[in-house]
Amino acid sequence: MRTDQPTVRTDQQTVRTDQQTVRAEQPVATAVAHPNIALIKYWGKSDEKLFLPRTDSLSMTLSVFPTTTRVRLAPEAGQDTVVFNGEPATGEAARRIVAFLDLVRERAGSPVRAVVDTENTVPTGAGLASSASGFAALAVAAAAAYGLGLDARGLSRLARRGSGSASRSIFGGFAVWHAGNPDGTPQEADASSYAEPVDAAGLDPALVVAVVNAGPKEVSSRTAMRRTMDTSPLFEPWAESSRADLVDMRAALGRGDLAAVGEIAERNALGMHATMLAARPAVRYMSPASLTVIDSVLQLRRDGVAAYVTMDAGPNVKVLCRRADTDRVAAVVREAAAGGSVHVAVPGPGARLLDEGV
Ligand code: 2P0
Repeated sequence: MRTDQPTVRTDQQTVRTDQQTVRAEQPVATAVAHPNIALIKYWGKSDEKLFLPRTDSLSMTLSVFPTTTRVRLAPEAGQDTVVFNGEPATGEAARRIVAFLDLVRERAGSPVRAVVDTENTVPTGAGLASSASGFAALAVAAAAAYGLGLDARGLSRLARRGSGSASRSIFGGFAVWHAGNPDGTPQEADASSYAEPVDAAGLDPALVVAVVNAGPKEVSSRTAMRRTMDTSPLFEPWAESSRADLVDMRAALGRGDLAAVGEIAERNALGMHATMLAARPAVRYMSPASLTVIDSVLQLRRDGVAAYVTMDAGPNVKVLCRRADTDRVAAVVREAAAGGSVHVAVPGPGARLLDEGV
């Protein structure tokens, strides 16, 4: 099913209101989305309310770790209910989902509350992009349930409002997320920042994910990127170089040059981590275990294998390589990440609605 043609299943259910028995509509929509890993990173916002990024970013959507989210409208309910991996969600996670639903309701002109049921297969909060798959799936399911009628670009803009990186998970394969124009009116600014697919047909990549620590991080990426922008003297130089990296990256993807793609991705990611190390106080997501994996990848390169690292807001390391080299890279990384788990991803699909009842 295409994401730009949402369909909704409508259940007829009998409910009692004020002594009367009436028939009420209860649309249900379920969506699945996969995380993405940025090869050109998003780090820093130009508008925190609208989730406008300071720079463009570019990512690969993964074939692993899907999130499945079901949104059921609940006209009888006085508040939203959020269930996360079978447990009622509380605190910040629930607050962010309810705030997102409020945005959808505002656009739909609907006061109706919802029940959100999410199954996430990725370790949450460990720099493995769980918010990207989470808000992409929620955006697609909620837009369908509330009948927003959005195309893929509209869904990308909507997903962005839940978590910036989610804008990219609307699309499969490679996607670029435009920073847009923060200086326009709020409507213009909102309309200007969305992701869209990037052609990389000549590339046959894999991403080997080394989970050296699956626990939640100490500093959220949201807090860390704000602190970096506010205090790091390295932030502006990195943002400037990231613009040049994106130009080089698009050219490398266009010619299917995995070694160049990997080199650019690695320098962009390590540069981003350098900006955080220079923040005051410093934010450090790299652990000794991360460095051990990075060193093993450098050795692989010396041995003639095209393998390159990237890291996000956590200690886990992702290694980009040719799909044909996956077994060799995974074996080396597994040994280096002793005690950790290793997963192999290839480019995965975009977010989509599931046919209910199938
Ligand atoms: C990225 N990260 O491009 C970068 C690289 C982490 C490091 O996107 O505040 O969870 O919800 O927009 O999207 C993580 O940030 O942050 C992220 P918010 P998000 O993938």
